[in-house]
Amino acid sequence: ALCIAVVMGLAVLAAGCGGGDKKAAPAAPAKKVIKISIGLNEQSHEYAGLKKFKEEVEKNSKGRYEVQLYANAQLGDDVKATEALRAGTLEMTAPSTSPLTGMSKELGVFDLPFIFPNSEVAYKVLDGPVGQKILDSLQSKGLVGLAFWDNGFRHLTNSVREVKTPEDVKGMKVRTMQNPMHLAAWKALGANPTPMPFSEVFTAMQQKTIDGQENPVPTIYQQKFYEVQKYCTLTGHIYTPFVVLMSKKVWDGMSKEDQKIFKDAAVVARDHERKVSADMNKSQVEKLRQAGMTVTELTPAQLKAFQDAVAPVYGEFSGKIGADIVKAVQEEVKKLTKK
Ligand code: KDG
Repeated sequence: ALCIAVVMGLAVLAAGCGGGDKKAAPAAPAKKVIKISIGLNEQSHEYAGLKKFKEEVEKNSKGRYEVQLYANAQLGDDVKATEALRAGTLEMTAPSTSPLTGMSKELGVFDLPFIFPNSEVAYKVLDGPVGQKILDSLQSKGLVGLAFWDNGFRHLTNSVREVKTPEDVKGMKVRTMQNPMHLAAWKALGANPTPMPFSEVFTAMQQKTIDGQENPVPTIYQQKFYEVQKYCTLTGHIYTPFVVLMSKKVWDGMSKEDQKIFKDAAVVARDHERKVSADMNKSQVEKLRQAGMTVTELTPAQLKAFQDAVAPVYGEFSGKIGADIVKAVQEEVKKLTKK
């Protein structure tokens, strides 16, 4: 009898185990990983935007997505990362628009010198119908543009001399982004421009293979360019946005609901990033001075000399960008400036 009881007990145990196995909850679906690559560092205004973006996507997808952030061009500079999106080997990046004009000519409208009078007007144009049209034009290139974030008005820094007039930049080796309009503008000023990806700029300044570069105040400060550049002139010559991009291959594989989560997150993060950028622009001019830089503000007459010198860029490039898109931006700017 004992024997039978033991055998029955084992049978019950075995049945219990088997049943347990069958009823086990299905394994939670693996988190979908979205990698985002940028060229700037973890202290940048742009990275502050990425952190907000990550938070929003992970919260609103209830943890179904994990957003991984990569700074310092770890996954490639602007052009390489964007090409990886087109190939579908990287999910997201947020480059300056300037190095992408070879892929999408419409983006070149932002590279026209002095096209925006201030950030507020730039934001309204970028967030309005004209900006949307430019984002939409990226779809045919295998890219989905989610939003424009603030990079900022670009200013000249150099290690040679204080710059107040176009004459002062004559012969100066200035790094620009890989963009034909930037090259043309600096050539028109008499400089010797050299296009280069962002990750090479600090070392090039340190080793003096270039004399100067141009970037917004938050980048000059957060990337510690003041360690290798003595002079900064607040030229504000070009406004370049960042464009938050997703691979169209990845986007097309998402549900409508998930697409909306990503689009909304890019917009919420945009507003946060612009605030961070505005704060940095406000406080960091003084910080650059404290760090030992000579920061020069131009008088209206001095600024006009720069504007006049680069004006021919419009005639040379408007047709290449698309006369209609240039006109649309200019008309929008005019309307917004009147108010
Ligand atoms: O993350 C953005 C950077 O890769 C780059 O676009 C920054 O403005 C920039 C530059 O000068 O290259």
